[in-house]
Amino acid sequence: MSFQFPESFLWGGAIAANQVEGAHITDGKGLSTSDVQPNGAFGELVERQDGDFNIKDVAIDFYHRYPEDIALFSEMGFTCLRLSIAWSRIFPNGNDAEPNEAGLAYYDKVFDELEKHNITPLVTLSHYEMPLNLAQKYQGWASRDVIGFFTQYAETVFKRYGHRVKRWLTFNEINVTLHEPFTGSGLPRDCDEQTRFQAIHHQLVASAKAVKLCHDLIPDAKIGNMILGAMLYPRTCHPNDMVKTLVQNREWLMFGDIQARGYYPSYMTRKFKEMGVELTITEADKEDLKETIDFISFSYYMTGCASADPQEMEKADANMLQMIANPYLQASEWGWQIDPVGLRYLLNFLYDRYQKPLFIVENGLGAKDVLNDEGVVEDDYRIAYLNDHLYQVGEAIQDGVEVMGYTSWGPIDLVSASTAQMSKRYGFIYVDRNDQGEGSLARKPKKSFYWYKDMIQSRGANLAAPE
Ligand code: BGP
Repeated sequence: MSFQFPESFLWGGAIAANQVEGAHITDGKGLSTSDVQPNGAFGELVERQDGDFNIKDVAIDFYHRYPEDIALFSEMGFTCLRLSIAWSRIFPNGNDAEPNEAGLAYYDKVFDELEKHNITPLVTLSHYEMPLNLAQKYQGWASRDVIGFFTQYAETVFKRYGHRVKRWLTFNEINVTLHEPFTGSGLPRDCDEQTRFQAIHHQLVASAKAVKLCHDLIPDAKIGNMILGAMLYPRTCHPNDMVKTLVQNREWLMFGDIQARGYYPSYMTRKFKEMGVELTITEADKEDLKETIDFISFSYYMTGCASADPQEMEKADANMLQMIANPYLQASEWGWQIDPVGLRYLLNFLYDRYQKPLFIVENGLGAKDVLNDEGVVEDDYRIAYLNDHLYQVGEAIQDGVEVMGYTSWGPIDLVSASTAQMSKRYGFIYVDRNDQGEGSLARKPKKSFYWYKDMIQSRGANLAAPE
């Protein structure tokens, strides 16, 4: 297209500590909730036995290989890397009086490396994990005490890295507790709605407190939220489907509404009443929530449909989000429906709703890559996916939406969050490791590596229009 993305647009990729670092108990790190899920995949706490295989214990060994990986990101022209800090590296038990210096020093080195390559870090405070001790001793976010432990952690890292890290996110996909309570909040899967929403409330207060701390301690920084952008369309244009879709979309919109506006939206009053949920919200909580985020960030992988017809609802996909399939869309090998135009729609929708800058901090295609005879992955399917999504981001910018940047998910192959597979690959860089943990861990650029590099260099000028 003739359009070019603005010079200031941040380009890069997004990773999470628990899916790349490995070194799960190295240098004083404590166990996190992510270390005790079944082989690291979504699910409930499983007691670890000596000798148990957990693919995340090594993951892709980013803990030791970050210089090589960051150099490859730099070769692609990244101006931004979204990464997370493992809370349990800094406070191994979550409630320790003092932080773990070795953990703090590790991220100093990672930020040094990024600085060397002029890559702006965008740091998530908590990406799908918390110190295990907090889940076991305090029932995770069900306890109000955890707000204090989290703010102590946030303050520690803001003070340590604030001079060089100017872009922050609070909780990854903060709405995930609706679907995966252990991953999101350290709660058992069968927790009741009262507990779940009280935990969510504590997390929202903690998020707002972190925003306040960031504003006070690093005045020139920007801090955003992060939501799983699970947008639903009405299955038909029947008015009942429209209303059902409105109600269902508000389940995830609630989080951004609170974080961007500073108070609970009025539609939640009815929802809580219907669920029989009575939250404890103190006057101090209400004050805390008033500190709002500077920008909205979200992940975008798929859209789905909602329907008021119970028979249609029965067809809802068994995946975590319970969406009805859209007959106009194709799905990935994992059943995630691919919808580039929906990204343009969502960007416009969120900008209309909040009038705040937006950042797409996750998007990408998980696929089973195959090495050709020369040992290279020719991932034209991934190139097509990214081309089509980025084209629509360009359209949204031309629609007038303020978009700060785009970090594709898993620029280097990493462990899947939902399935703990290595074979669900997202990367521009292939990592030699299989689901059983075999392989040399060697890195190798895929065809998409060179495509993304050209795309960044030309600021999207070579993106192909949809057919
Ligand atoms: C998001 C998570 C990421 C990431 C991604 C892809 O929900 O924030 O951590 O993993 O989804 O999901 P998966 O790894 O299950 O393919």
